Amino acid sequence: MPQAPIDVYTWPTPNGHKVHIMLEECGLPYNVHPVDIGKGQQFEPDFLAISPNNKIPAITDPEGPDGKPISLFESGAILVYLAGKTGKFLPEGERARYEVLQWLMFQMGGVGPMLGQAHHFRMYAPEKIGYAIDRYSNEAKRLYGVIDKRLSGNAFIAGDSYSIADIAIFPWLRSWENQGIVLQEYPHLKKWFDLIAKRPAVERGVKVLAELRKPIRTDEEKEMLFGKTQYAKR
Ligand SMILES: N[C@@H](CCC(=O)N[C@@H](CS)C(=O)NCC(=O)O)C(=O)O
Repeated sequence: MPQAPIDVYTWPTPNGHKVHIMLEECGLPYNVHPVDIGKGQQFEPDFLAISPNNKIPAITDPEGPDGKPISLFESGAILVYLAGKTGKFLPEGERARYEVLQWLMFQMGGVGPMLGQAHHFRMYAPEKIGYAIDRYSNEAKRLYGVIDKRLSGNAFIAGDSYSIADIAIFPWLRSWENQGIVLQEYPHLKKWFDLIAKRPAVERGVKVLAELRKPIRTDEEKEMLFGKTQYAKR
């Protein structure tokens, strides 16, 4: 029986792109449901019911592991789930599997949050706070250095094979300029980046909802994402 489409609640940001790329790489059918985070759609009760942390991405798979529907939030958990469902991009062998998972956690706990803060303080903060800009720009450079070193001896982040660790990290590095990075200073990373960017599934994944992608500009958008709306008790 053909696989029922997976419902993806998402927006064209790095965390959304991870899931779009994975779905494309796995050849899974999916329906895209845009959640405009600048308009506050992440706070709507239907979305919060599946993503209680009010962040994209989230998915609902009508055919979960037990044949019943399953909903998931947190992009790392979604990547692990889709890898388990399809048997792709997360090796079965224990040693190789933990290698991938450690680099996935490195992305979730380090690359995403730190590059996100670098972007925020450089591009969006209402005042230019030198200390915060330096701290997160330096941390961004350090993380790019870690990845560059790793890729100096490995074709992919977790070793010889393309995995969900590559899929998780790649979308975050696409905004390198806004993170205060000069990509050419990380030659091994750049070679890997250019290779990943050319994968047909990656090209398709980053195009999902691309027409809706725009910089956060208006006061209303900033309020939704960084102001009182964000911190209201729900
Ligand atoms: N750790 C989460 C982070 C998700 C996240 O930060 N999503 C952002 C867009 S990239 C979001 O939905 N922001 C809306 C908000 O904070 O209200 C994941 O990896 O899924």
